[in-house]
Amino acid sequence: MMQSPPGPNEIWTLAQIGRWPGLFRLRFRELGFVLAPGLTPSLLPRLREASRSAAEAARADHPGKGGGRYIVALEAGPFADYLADDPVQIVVSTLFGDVVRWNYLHGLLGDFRRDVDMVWHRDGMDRYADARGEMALLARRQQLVQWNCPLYPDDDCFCFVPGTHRRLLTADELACLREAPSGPLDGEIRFRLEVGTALYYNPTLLHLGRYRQGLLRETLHGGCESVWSRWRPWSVGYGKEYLLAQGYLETLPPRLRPWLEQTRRFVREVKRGLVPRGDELGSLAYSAMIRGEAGSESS
Ligand SMILES: O=C(O)CCC(=O)C(=O)O
Ligand SMILES: [Fe+2]
Repeated sequence: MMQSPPGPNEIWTLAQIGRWPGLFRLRFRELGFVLAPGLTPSLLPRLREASRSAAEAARADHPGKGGGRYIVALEAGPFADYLADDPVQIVVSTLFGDVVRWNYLHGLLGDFRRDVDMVWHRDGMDRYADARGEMALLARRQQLVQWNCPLYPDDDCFCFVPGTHRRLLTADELACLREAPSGPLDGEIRFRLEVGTALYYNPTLLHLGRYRQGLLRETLHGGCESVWSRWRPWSVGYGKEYLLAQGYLETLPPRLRPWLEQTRRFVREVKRGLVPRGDELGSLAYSAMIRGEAGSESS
């Protein structure tokens, strides 16, 4: 049955990841994404319940908004059990070994009243990046993973161009983006994710969300990175002081503690001012750059 590994657009099983870990890593490095198990089905009812109440709280804060997200402050419970469970643990440790920092867990929400397209961007793109700045940024952002793991069927919002996490945008691509920042791009792909399957990707890939009216979306959106990564996102360490509370780690699943030890270390570095600000700049800055509003030299 397990005669050959899955193709690039096929879903890995955990057994296949165990059998071909080198190929799994290679695909992630070369293409910037892999499809793999996202969660153990027995966790789903508790996760949906936890997500529902987080989503309600977020919607109460931003009434009338069809999309948005909630941010999980990690404590013992379904979200921690999810991060400690086999799918996320096996995928992330196969990619980066066991010295990993947990960066965040969000819920991406959609209850869209109309179609909305984001603009193309790389997360964390520096506002003033020119071609050299872009190259330097890419070099630093190869050791991180972000994922989308839907709690409801048919999430096909996330679109991306495989391989763009390790190359400059072409003149053609930049021209397209200037013309129509949300327009179709050569090589763009998307997957329709079923519950239980996640897309694990490098958020440096050129990507955007395309949101369709009527789609119910509650999608877990997590991020981790190798501690050897040269990417030091200040914002990841900000607002997580709760991780430093005495006895905090002991309340969480043992399997998750090594990752959170690294997060704590990072939070302390941010508190001490050892992490420069700037790395947190994200999609908005990049879209401004594409529209030529931010002193870009990349044209
Ligand atoms: O909704 C998505 O899947 C993508 C969101 C995104 O790219 C972002 O918020 O930076
Ligand atoms: Fe993004």
